[in-house]
Amino acid sequence: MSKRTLVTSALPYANGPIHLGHLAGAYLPADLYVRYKRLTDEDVIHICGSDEHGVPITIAAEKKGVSPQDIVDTFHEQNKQIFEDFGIDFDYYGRTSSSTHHKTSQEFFTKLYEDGVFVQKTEEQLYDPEAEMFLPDRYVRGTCPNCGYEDAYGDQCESCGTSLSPTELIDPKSAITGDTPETKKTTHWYLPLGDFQERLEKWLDTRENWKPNVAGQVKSWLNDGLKDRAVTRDLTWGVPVPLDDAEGKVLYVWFDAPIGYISATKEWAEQQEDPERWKTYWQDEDTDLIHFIGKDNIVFHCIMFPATLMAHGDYVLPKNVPANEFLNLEGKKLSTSRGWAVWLDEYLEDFEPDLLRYVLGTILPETKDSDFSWEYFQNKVNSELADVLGNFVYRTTSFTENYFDGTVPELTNPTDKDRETLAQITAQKEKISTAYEEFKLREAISETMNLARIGNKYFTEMEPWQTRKDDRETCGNTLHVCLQITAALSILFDPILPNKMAELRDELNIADKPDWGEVSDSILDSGSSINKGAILFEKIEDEVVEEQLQKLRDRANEQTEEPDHEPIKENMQFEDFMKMDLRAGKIVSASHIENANKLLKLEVDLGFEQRTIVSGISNDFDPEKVVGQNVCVVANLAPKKLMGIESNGMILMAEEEDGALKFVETDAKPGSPIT
Ligand code: B3M
Ligand code: ZN
Repeated sequence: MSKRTLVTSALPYANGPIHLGHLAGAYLPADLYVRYKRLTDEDVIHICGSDEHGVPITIAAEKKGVSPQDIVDTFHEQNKQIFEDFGIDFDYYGRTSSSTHHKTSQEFFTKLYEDGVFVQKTEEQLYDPEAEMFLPDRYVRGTCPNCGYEDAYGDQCESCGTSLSPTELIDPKSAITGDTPETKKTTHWYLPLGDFQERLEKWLDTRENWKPNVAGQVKSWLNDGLKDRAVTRDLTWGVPVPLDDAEGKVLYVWFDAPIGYISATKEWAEQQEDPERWKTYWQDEDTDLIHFIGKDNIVFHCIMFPATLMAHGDYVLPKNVPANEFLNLEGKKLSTSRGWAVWLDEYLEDFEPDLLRYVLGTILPETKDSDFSWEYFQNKVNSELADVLGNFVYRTTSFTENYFDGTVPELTNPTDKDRETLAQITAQKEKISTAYEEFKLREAISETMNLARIGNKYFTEMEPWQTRKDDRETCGNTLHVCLQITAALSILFDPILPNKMAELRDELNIADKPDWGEVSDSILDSGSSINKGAILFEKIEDEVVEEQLQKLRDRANEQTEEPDHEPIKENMQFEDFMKMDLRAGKIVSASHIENANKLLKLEVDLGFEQRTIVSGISNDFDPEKVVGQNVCVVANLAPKKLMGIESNGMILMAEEEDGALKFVETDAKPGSPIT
């Protein structure tokens, strides 16, 4: 085992408030893991902070009509506070606008520059003449060449996770003016990822216990071969490129942001009055570096940042990157712009943090996307927190109070059943520990609840309300066992329910600093006293759930006051229209394309020839269903490669209000011109 663990959680952009999706992706799993580690007395620190650079910040500022500085100042403070209120217990929450960070990331750049790592290139980049600026990253959107997703960003497709360059996008559009951009020459510094391919592969081969969704994705990028990635941008907001000939250029946000973990650790060390201590976490081989992130950040944490660290040479590399998939809300994709989200500050107005920590913990999207619904929330709170854990603890403590003067009874002549039940404490503890160590946090939570189930079942079967009348020794043993389980739960549940378990330990009069090592079948001494139990969890009524649902619906409606029809595009000239060659066709075969969830590969008969056309209709049509379909084809569209397949033309589709696609049909013979 390593001497210390450095846990980082993705630095959230300081451009908006934190919602459930953020929590489920990185912060809750990281906090559960770190709290567990702290209980085991390991040297662990948890580092996070605000990501204050990049296009997400400037776009948010432009939308609100304020300066980027205003945006980051507002949301840095707000998010820091809300994490604290929710019990996400960072050792340090930094920000990438800090001078330490600017200095650290510039030093990183300079070291790599001086070591000759970067490749300097002057190339055509997308440029918006009306906005008079280059269009990096989120300033441009278009179709992903890898999976066909139509709303991919210039630096990354959020659908398949691939990292992109703006010029790779198919049909790019400026996010500022909506226009098709021009190209213009500009100079940038590139990290030649191909040079690191072999080292990255070797490093990856030695990683243990990686989640299959993460390892699989990284392997597939490596198999495709890594390309050069620019680490600088033509923007005014960000860390200035520390070179004389780089006026108007800043570091790419995904170059500087991960270095933010290092800068924040430096600031933490200063706060500890041990300024050199950050080095032991980042530069001593005996550190386990763990990055908790959401799946859209995998490429940056598993390829770009490790390559940057390798290029530098003085740093440890991540041991694991337990990235989570996405959380949906009430069966739909979470969307802040459409108001379909639960924000943490709103949640905390109505409920205690521990409830959501538990419920969300049981559906963390660890291996695939998962769904949060208010009904599920109610169910879990009522049937598990209240009926199992709360009920067990309450029965046990109030019975002790009422019939044993609040004193832990002796264990005398225990039966096999008493012993076996007590033995479950350490058995469960082992299972829970293993689950945490393997980043299986859902399993850790369910095994913790299982100990409460074991206790509850035992209490019921032992019927102490009977034995107290005729067999006081048995009754005392039952309560002894149940109290030991309660005490164990007050520690084992601590990472998940920190507030409630502190209350419970208070009732049980056990040391305030819980210790995983002390979890055994004899935490409480016989004869020691406990206080009367309080009800730990109240049940949630249907009306409360309905209110939350209504809030969600209201906000989604407010946000979507869109026109009731798709606006008509600008007029075009007859000659432009005549340039288009439309033909009748018939689909003769269709198949799925691996890793492209929206695309089908179609063979289309045009009478005089057969064409391969890649079409984004796979969500609406099964391949078998479209064979024989009469279609209209744009026959003279320039060929485009999609997922490595050359597509020769386009099938015309009509899109209904709800997004459903329908074929534009013609029964004319294949090949007939449509005029
Ligand atoms: N700010 C992206 C995000 O919030 C980014 C993470 C940076 S981690 C170094 O999804
Ligand atoms: Zn994609």
